Amino acid sequence: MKKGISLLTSVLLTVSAMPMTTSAQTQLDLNGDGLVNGYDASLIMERYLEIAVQEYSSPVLTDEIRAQIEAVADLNGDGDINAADPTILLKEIKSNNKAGDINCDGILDGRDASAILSYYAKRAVGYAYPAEEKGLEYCVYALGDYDGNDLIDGRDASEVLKTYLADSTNKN
Ligand SMILES: [Ca+2]
Ligand SMILES: [Ca+2]
Ligand SMILES: [Ca+2]
Repeated sequence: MKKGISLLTSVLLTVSAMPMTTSAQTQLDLNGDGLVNGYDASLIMERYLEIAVQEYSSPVLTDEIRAQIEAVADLNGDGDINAADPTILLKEIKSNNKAGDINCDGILDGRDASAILSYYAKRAVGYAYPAEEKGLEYCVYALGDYDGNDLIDGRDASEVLKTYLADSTNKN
């Protein structure tokens, strides 16, 4: 899905984010896993695709999630769910979480490192993410550049792992 990423990138460059309250953030946990991260942003994008492409029915959306998206996910307040909304959420995710904390649980650990590595490996072979896995792509896209060199690669994964190992050694 190269198209998905280029759409994401181009919108990301043109949309400015609005400040978001904590309760709004909690409502944006659309899949109810207790975390607001790229998986939730990908659900908004899936809903937008459903609206834009009439014959598309996303395998990751339920009517309950669709209703919640309608209620809380028009983040730029233009009255529509469109590509700008997940983009704004991704920006918020990026500014509210530490680089490298891919799943946004506040902890840097092996899961974050392996998510970056998996993203990097998949991108290298032009992997097309199915709807179920797009959240991972969004999560890493937002927070995967741990060393801040504008690239997401194996070095970010190993630096995250190093930080995690150093932290856990210090605690023991
Ligand atoms: Ca969530
Ligand atoms: Ca984490
Ligand atoms: Ca990097």
